[in-house]
Amino acid sequence: MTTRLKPLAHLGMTAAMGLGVMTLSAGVQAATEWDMPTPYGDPTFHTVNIREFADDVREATDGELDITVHSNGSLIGHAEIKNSVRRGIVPIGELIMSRLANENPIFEVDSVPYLAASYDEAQALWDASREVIAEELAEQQLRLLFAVPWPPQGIYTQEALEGPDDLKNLSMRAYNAASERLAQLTGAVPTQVEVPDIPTAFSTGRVDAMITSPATGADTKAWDYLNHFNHAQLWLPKNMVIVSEQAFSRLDEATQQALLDAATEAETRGWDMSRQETDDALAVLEENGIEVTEPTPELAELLQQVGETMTEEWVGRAGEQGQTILDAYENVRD
Ligand code: PCA
Repeated sequence: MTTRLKPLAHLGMTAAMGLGVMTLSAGVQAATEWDMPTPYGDPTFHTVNIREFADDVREATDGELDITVHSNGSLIGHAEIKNSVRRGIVPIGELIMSRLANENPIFEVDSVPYLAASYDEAQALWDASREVIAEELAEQQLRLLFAVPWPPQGIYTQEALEGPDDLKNLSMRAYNAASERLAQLTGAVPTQVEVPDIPTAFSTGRVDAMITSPATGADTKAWDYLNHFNHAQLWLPKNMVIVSEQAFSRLDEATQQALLDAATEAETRGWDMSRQETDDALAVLEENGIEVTEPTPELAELLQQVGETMTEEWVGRAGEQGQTILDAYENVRD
């Protein structure tokens, strides 16, 4: 975090000259500059959304809070973003919520297969889980600003997926514990690969299939390595933007409010962008020769079974907090 001196716009030249050095230094304001890392690249709608968020904040605060987005893991790698915000290395950052599953299973409630597999269900699950998740982050002096889902997750392969055995022994790119577990339970061999490393992972033969969204498939030009996308709509994982409570508390009240207002807007806009992105990215995949299909009944059965197993496993791990979320989710859905 750095600060930069910005002359007050209303302080005219003559006034400034007449007032002399002392008053001139009192008549400058420190604008706050924040660096904001994200693991995802520039074409990703999430990155477009957070850049718009930064623009909104800049505009609403008349440049007093100036957020610079660093995309593609260029400033800080995905694995380090949360702790970097926590330790005050950067004041704000974006990451996928389910990456924190090893800290607490409630962070991966959005990655349980078929628990919430449409936008409406994902919204209901978010309404049901937001408070518990925000509280958990608050214990680490982290403030949750907003969260936006990726389009529904599916499976990219070189050969068409027909039956339950077709995933066996494939080297499957995964990005969180749930995608890893799903790969295992379908007989594939999971390997964690961050989005910026996807093209290399395929070109070097490290992986030959992947679990992700139409969006990430389109952003990483999946057609260079893969031929099929199975639009299985397993879950809609969310990215979240977190700010360190300490950095937040250093802002004046009006700036804090401007940040919170821009966050509310970014969340609404992001959900709309995500829905639109699902359709747009599926069309881009098809235009580039990827065959988009839905699971065959045999594959659907396997994925449903895997979903049941993973739901049981999650409920077992997530304990009371998990049950609170599930109860609230049932209520919102009714
Ligand atoms: N894209 C990110 C997370 C989920 C998604 O759709 C990824 O593949 O890592």
